[in-house]
Amino acid sequence: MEATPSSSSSVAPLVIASQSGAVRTLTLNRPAALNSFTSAMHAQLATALNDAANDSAVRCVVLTGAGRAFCAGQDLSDPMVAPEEGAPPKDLGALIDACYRPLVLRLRSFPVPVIAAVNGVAAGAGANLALCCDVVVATRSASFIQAFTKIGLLPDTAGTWLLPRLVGRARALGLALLGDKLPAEQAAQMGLIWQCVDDGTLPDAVKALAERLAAMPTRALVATRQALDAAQQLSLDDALSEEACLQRDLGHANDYREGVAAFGAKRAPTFTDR
Ligand code: T3D
Repeated sequence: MEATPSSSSSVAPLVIASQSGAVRTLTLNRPAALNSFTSAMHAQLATALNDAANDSAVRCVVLTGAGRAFCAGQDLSDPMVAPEEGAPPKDLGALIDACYRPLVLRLRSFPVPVIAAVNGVAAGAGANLALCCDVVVATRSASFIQAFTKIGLLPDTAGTWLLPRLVGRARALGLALLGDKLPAEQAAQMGLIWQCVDDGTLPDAVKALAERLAAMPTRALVATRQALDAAQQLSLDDALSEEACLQRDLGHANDYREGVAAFGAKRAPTFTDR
């Protein structure tokens, strides 16, 4: 497996990209600060995601963290956000618009499936970054913390949109108001994430899942995400229309022909569309 920094800087690879088969792994790499986000890490992640999206050899992306954490959200010591005595308040809305909003929108419209491999604590924007991904797999020792209210903020990085949709209003409010540490096992039980696995088995579990998704019909997977997200806002009638529209497109694609041909021939399909 080849591993390269996603930026040309040899000094500070804040996101490390590596490729195995059709799977691109992006590792947030500020372990001493629990992979919390600085502007520079945002920029490197955006570049790494663009590179993966534009590479036709990539059919699944895995997002994970270096060291003992997945991501502790915004770096609270970053001068862009840290309150300073005597200085005007920082514009947190501007940071969200510049960095977190594009990241969320990118992930929710990404051209291949994205797995969050949550290797440790995921707090604040780090928790919601994971929840933005298509499939979330976490180690048993990992946890999810809506840490925002502890510092006088509200859940961002799509937290207000995601939480009630994933777990309902009562649990969303409990998690968001209290900001308690939610162990991965409980997160899986309440449907916040897909799966909790034993520590040490995460790399193999995620590899198998990523390879499986990479071999599937990518456009159908992406259209499925698109339809599920769109249906949240639609009437039944409009959701049926959306399904028909997306299904029409998929019916014109090579993967549909290949899937049906393989089924008829009782052989495994080889999907190639992206
Ligand atoms: O405000 C805005 O910018 C708007 C955008 C907001 C988006 C957000 O994400 S707001 C939420 C920000 N995140 C947090 O509030 C979480 C802060 N971190 C923690 O609560 C704890 O670190 C954890 C619960 C995640 C883990 O606790 P623990 O005890 O395992 O580790 P630790 O000792 O607290 O942290 C280890 C190191 O990482 C430590 O540095 P040190 O003392 O060893 O030099 C700590 O300062 C650093 N670190 C952890 N999280 C952050 C951080 N440094 C900067 N920013 C962080 N978010």
